[in-house]
Amino acid sequence: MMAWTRTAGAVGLLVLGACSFESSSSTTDTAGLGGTESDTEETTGPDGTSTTGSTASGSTPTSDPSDPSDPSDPSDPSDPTTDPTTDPTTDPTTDTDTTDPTTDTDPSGGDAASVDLDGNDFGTVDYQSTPTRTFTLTNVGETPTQNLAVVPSALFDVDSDDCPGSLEPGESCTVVLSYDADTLGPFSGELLVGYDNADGLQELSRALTVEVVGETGNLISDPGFEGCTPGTMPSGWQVFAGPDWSCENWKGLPPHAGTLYLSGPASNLDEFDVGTFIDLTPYEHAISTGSMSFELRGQARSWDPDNDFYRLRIRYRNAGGVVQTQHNPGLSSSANWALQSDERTLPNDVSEARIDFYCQKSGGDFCDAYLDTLSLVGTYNP
Ligand SMILES: [Ca+2]
Ligand SMILES: [Ca+2]
Repeated sequence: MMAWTRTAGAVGLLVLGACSFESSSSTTDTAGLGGTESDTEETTGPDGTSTTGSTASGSTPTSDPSDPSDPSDPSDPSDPTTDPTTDPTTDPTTDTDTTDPTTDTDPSGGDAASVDLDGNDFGTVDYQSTPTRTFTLTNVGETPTQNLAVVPSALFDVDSDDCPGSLEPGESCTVVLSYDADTLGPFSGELLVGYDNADGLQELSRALTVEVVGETGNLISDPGFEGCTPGTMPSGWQVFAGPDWSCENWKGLPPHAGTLYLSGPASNLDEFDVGTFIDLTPYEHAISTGSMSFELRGQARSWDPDNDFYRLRIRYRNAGGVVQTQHNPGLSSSANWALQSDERTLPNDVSEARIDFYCQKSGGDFCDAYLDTLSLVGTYNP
C-alpha cells in the first residue's frame, strides 16, 4: 500500500483503489494542506477572523508579512475590535488562503509532484464498436512523480500508455483506453491514477461511463425459411399443438420473399400451433433498465379470406417461464400476405421470447396459415 509499482502494483491498485480511494485521498489532502492547523486557529481566535493562522504570535506578526504598510498597525492591537473594520475584509480571506498553502507545503519538503488528469468520458457509443478515449496526465508540481501508474476498471482496456513512472515537472504523458461495446446498455467504472510524491501515496480517479446504444439485428436465425429443407420442420421450431408444420412452396402459393415459407399441416385436427424460443439473456443488462424495446414483424396469410385463420403471437417471459408481457391478437384471415407486427418496451426481468404461429382450420384438409419474412429486433437507445 505504500506505493504502486507499474508491474505488480497495476493489478493490486484496482482492489485497494476501489475500497480505500476516498478515505486515503481525503486524509492526504488534509495532511498535505495542513488545513487542520489553520482551521483550528481561525476558529479559536476571537478576533482571529481577521488574522492568519499562527496564534502564538498573535495578530501582529501575521499582518506584517502580508501587508508592508501595516507597521502603522502596532497601534491596532490595543484595539482589536477596530481591526476587522479598518483592515479590509479582503485581508482575512485572501491572506489566509494564499499564505497558508505555501507555508504549509514548505515544511513537507518543497512543492510536491502533482498530477492533473484530463480527457473525455466515453458517453454514448454504438453497439459493437470499439471506441477509444485519450487521457492526458500532466505533472503540475515541481518535483518528479515516483511510481506513477494508471489503471482503469476491468471493463476498459489500455490500448497504449506512455507514462513513465517518474513524470518530470511540467511534462505530460498519455493513456489511451478502449471499450469493447459488445453488450447493450449503460456501464460505469473509473480510471485510477496513483503515484508517490514527498507527501506519500497520491491517488486520483476519473469516473468513466459508457452507454452502448443500437439494435440487435434480426434474432430469428432463418427469418425467411430459406435455409430449411422443403417438406421438413424448420430448425429451431417445435410443435406445441397438432402435427408438424413444414417449409414449403405449396401449390404455387407465392412466398412473400424467396422461395419458401412456413406452412400449416394437413390433418383432421383443427388447431395447430408451432413456435420457437428466442434467448434474450444477451440483452438482459439493457432490458433490466426498463428502456429496451423489441419489435416483432412477420408476413402471414391464409388461402382465401375464410380458409383459414392465423395468429402470430409473442410472449416475453422471465427466467421462470412466467409471461411478463405479450402480444396476443385475435385471429386473422387474408388472401394476401399481411404484415403482423408488435413493438413494446419490455419489463426489466424478461429473459426469453416465445413466438408462436397458430392456425385454426375452417375448411379443407390443410390448415391454411402461412408465415414468411419474420423478424425480431431489439433496440436500446434511451
Ligand atoms: Ca421466404
Ligand atoms: Ca384449409
